[in-house]
Amino acid sequence: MNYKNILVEQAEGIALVKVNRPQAMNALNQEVLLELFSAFKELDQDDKVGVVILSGEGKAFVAGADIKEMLSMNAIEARKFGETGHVLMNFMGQMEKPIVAAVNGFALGGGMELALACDFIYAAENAKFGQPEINLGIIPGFGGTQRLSRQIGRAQAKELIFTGGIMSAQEAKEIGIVNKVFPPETLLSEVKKVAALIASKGALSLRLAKSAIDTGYNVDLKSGCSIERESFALCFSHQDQKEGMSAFLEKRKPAFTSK
Ligand code: CO8
Repeated sequence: MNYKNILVEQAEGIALVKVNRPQAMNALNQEVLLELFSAFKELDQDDKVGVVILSGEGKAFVAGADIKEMLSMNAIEARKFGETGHVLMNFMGQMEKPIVAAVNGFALGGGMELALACDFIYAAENAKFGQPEINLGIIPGFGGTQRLSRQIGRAQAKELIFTGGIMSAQEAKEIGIVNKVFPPETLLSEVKKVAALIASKGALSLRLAKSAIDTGYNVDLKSGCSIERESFALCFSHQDQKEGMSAFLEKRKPAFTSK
């Protein structure tokens, strides 16, 4: 499919999606949200894709929701805009394929929320993170008040959201938002390396691990362990389990076949 605001490329089991509005720091308007949703739905159904990478073109990852578009919105329109973001970002959490954020620059407001909706984040040393909505007289509206506090705890989330401050990639790593930080010139190759490693695993076990972690995160421990047990058992319904264990015992690399 042809998109106006995003770039999508695919090679060797890895799809790279880039938000491409560099003239507006890749700000998310309604159209970008819908294009991302459409691309992710398509990639999630594509057997040739094992892992999706999300990044930004130019010097921003995404500098937030589009302030120009939001300026004249009324409450009903703002609610609809927020819902479009929620539908997209909830879908990312439910995608069968892992999705990794390669944060190449500013990840502010809706941009940080978009990165947090990915399974994990690698960032460039010069990337900047923050929830500056408070400076605009609003609050985060694409899941930031929810995902951020689940990720780093309520006190850290409140400090970031109440102050509207901006932090470095290193600071974001220290509080658990970012997994790894790389020089800008190697960020994408490092993310592609980890994506290739993940894509070499069995698609079914990846899918079950992701859903067990994410579904279990929002329930009590006993219910979470029950979800894990059922997911674990389901692994034994596919040849991948026999293949993985046989390969170990035969001292060779496994060749997983689940889609
Ligand atoms: N929206 C629209 N345009 C933007 C945005 C944005 N978020 N960010 C940057 N731009 C535009 C600028 O207006 C400018 O356009 P122009 O050339 O036409 O003047 C162009 O991008 C380049 O930006 P700058 O000249 O400002 O570039 P700098 O390098 O000087 O600064 C910054 C880069 C620091 C990223 C700066 O642009 C900035 O602070 N941007 C805004 C960051 C921000 O406040 N983000 C939060 C937005 S609110 C939000 O995300 C809410 C999410 C939930 C919404 C839910 C709705 C219900």
